[in-house]
Amino acid sequence: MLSLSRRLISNNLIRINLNRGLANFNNLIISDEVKCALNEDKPLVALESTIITHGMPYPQNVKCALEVEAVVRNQGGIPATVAIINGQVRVGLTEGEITALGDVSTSQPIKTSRRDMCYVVSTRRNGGTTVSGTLLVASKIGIPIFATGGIGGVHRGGERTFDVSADLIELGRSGVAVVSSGVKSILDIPKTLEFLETQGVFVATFGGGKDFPAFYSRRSGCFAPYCVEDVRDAAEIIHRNRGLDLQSGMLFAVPVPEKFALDENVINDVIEEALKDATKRGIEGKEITPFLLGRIGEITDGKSLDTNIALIKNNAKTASLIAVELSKLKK
Ligand code: PSU
Ligand code: MN
Repeated sequence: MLSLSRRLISNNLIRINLNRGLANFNNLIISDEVKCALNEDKPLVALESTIITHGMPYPQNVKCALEVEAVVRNQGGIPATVAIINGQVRVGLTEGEITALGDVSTSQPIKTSRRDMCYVVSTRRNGGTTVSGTLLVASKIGIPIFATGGIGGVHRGGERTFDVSADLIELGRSGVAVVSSGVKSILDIPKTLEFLETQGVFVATFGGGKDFPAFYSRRSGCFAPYCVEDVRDAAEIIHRNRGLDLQSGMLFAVPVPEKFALDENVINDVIEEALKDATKRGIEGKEITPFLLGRIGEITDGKSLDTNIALIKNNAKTASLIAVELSKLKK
């Protein structure tokens, strides 16, 4: 009886949250499946779409996005891919919509973080939401977990250029847990960790010792403040973060599976080369991350893309297992 009334209360809370989100967020369309899952406390996993539109070449991007959704489902989760389609913010896409969005020469998508959202909506364009764009939508409608490959960070030379990804600020103000493979060493990892601390983001490595992972490789030489080894412990931390009403985010950094990890020294040389190319061509701002990802893919002859796909799938699996545990805690 008690658990039934608790469940009703928590369902009501989500409904209120959902209604408020809908009232305050014009142009937001949530798929029926995701709406049901929200109301029934099912294990939803938010997924971003810049990875599809600007993180990988077509058609591998579409294949990867669909496989990632399948991974979530295989673990008992429900995928909630976020994107903007014809100016409408969408949560939960069909296979056809993912395929159409990923064909970028036709869909002409805009890489959409918080600052871009009003423009993409007002011009009825298509948008791939970054970690920051996806976080803000997930947080508004109450999806507590989000899986991706790598988050943005403080760029090398950030103290001069002020190039600090909006992902870090958004993590500081959305009570959503992001599961990623740390940050790429195209960024300044120690400064990124400092910045996350300032923003009040809980950071832990997940299942791989204290060394914070560097995306393509399992170690960065920087230590995360915490280490979590078990999906149940991760779920408990997310649950408590909510219970404390902190409204700030969490980052669980999962190293890329050993089999797909690239040698640190090799990949760091590749990154140096790609960074030099970017400087030579005067690439900056929001173009820099997509440019570097593409260039690293070219230099490694596609190897970095295989690693990228493997780590995203592994993160989606981990996030789903945590989401399943979390939904048990909420009941
Ligand atoms: N890292 C990747 N692939 C990506 C991105 C990061 O391996 O596609 C994307 C994510 O969407 C992230 C964004 O939120 O790049 C960060 O961009 P910027 O550095 O411009 O903030
Ligand atoms: Mn930037």
